[in-house]
Amino acid sequence: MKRNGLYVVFFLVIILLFTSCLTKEQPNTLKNVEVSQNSNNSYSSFKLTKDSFAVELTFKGKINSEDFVFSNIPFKIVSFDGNNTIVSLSFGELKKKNFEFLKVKGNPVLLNSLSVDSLSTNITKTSTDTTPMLLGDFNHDSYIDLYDFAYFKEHYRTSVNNPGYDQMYDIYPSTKGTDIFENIFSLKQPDGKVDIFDFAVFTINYRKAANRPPVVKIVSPKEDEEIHGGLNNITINNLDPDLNNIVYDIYLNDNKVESDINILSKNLNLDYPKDYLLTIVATDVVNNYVTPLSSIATVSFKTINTPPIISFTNLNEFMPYNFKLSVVATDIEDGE
Ligand SMILES: [Ca+2]
Ligand SMILES: [Ca+2]
Ligand SMILES: [Ca+2]
Repeated sequence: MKRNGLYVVFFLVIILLFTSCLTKEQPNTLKNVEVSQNSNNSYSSFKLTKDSFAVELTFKGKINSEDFVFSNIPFKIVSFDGNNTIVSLSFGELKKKNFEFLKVKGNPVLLNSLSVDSLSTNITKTSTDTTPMLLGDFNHDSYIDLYDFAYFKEHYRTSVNNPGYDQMYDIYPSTKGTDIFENIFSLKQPDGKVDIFDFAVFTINYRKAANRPPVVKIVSPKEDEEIHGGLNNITINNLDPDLNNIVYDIYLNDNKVESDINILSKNLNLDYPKDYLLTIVATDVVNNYVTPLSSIATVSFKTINTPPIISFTNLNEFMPYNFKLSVVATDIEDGE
């Protein structure tokens, strides 16, 4: 009998140990967030337990957006994946421990929480990613604003195996640059997922600007080339390092012949014979908060005399059978 009693005590101890392990596991997964209820359990409050840039909470089931009360948080993405409600908040700066960022009506079940307390990375620089970019400028206007946030939201929580994934939005791991990119996340090494870390980088870069001038080159005509007069094609090559759109002004010997065109190829009517200086001014199209930048390319070339083109079609339809036609064409050059 006494032995049975010992067994009972032994089992009770085992069960107690087991349940204490289970209850300990819950706070472990939620170590970066502290949850508390108000006195009448009408809402739950969520606080940071360490300094963080961003936090993501997964609640069981669907929670209506009106049940959330956010503390002055500039960037939030709330989504429902079919089973759970995911609340992603990014502060745009390092928020201090104990910051109360959210209240939710009632006592929702928090399944998981994740916080971004560090964004330091050691990215390996390869030859392809050494050109710094304003990470987060998804519409290529050299500035990060709400338009870019709208694009980002569409690609949030996607990964390489997901049709919505696009590497442009995968902006973490990344690091800050130098010169105009000082304090701007600008060199990246995508990890195949757009998650809360990418969100944190986006919001730190928010409202930042960085612009470089376009790189413009005249492909044809070439320097010192001699071309025939008349209609000639001007071809431009251009690459803006920020992927901005470009507009061009074209000058021939200081006369502006085209203004604000956005095509890389243009036919111009050229006099002959004449010495020309062709000047192309390429200007990038950027956000109103950014100063547009221009680059200039020039070539000097000559036009030479062009023989007139004569063609006859279906002469035999209205000419006598044995008629012989002899034509001598002489063009009249300028000044003659
Ligand atoms: Ca932009
Ligand atoms: Ca990423
Ligand atoms: Ca630019």
